[in-house]
Amino acid sequence: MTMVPAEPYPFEFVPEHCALLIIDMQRDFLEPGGFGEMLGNDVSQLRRTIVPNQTLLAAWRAKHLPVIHTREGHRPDLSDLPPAKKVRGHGKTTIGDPGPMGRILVRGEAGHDIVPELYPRAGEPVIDKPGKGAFFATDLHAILQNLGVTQLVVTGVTTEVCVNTTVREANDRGYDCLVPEDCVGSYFPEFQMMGLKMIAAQGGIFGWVAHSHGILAALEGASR
Ligand code: C5J
Repeated sequence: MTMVPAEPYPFEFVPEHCALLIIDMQRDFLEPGGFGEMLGNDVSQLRRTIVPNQTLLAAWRAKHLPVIHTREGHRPDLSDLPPAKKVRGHGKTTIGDPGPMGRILVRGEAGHDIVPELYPRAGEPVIDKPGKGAFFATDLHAILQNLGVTQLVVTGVTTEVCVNTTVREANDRGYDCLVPEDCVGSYFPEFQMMGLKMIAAQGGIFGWVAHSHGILAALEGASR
C-alpha cells in the first residue's frame, strides 16, 4: 500500500487490487473532423488528456496491472438504443445516422473506435457500453470481481458525463475510485472543474481526485 496525494485526503493505493479504467477515448469524441467537433465542440479540451493517459497507460502496462477500456456505442441495428437517447437534443444528426467517421456511436464504425494513441492491446478488455456509465448493461463488474479489483483509477472523457456516471456507479458497487485530473477532459472548462469537485466533495462522496504524477510516483516499486 502506498499513499497518493489526493483530494479530499491521501488515497491508500493498493496496486495489486487496482485497475486502470479508461473511459471512451473514442475518435468521434476526440479527433478533429469527428462528431464532437461537428457539434461545435472544442476537441482540444479533450485532446490534452491523450499524453497524460499514454504515460499512465505505459506505466500500468509495465507493471502488468489490469487495464480496461470502454467505448460508448450501440448495435448496428440500434436495438439497444433507447428512443429517448435517439431523439434527445433534437439534433439534425443523431446516434445511428451517417457522420463524418461512419455512423454515429455505432459499434464497428471508425469514429466509434479508440484513438490510436491509446489503442487497447491484445488481452486488455474493451467494454462496449450502451449508456453513460460503464457498469450499466455490461459485464464490467464481473470482470473486475474476477480480477480481484477493489480500486479503480478512472480516466477518459467526458469528466461530467461518462467519467462521473461511471465513478458513481463504481462507488455504489463498493469500489474506491481515484480520478487523475489531467487524464480526464470535458469540452466545457466549468464542467471539468465542477465534475472533479463533485467527486471529492463532502469527504470524498464519490472518490478521490489527484494528479497523475502522484499515481506514477506510487506505481514505482509496485508489482502484481
Ligand atoms: C461521454 C458523452 N463519453 N458525453 N459521452 O462522456 O456523451
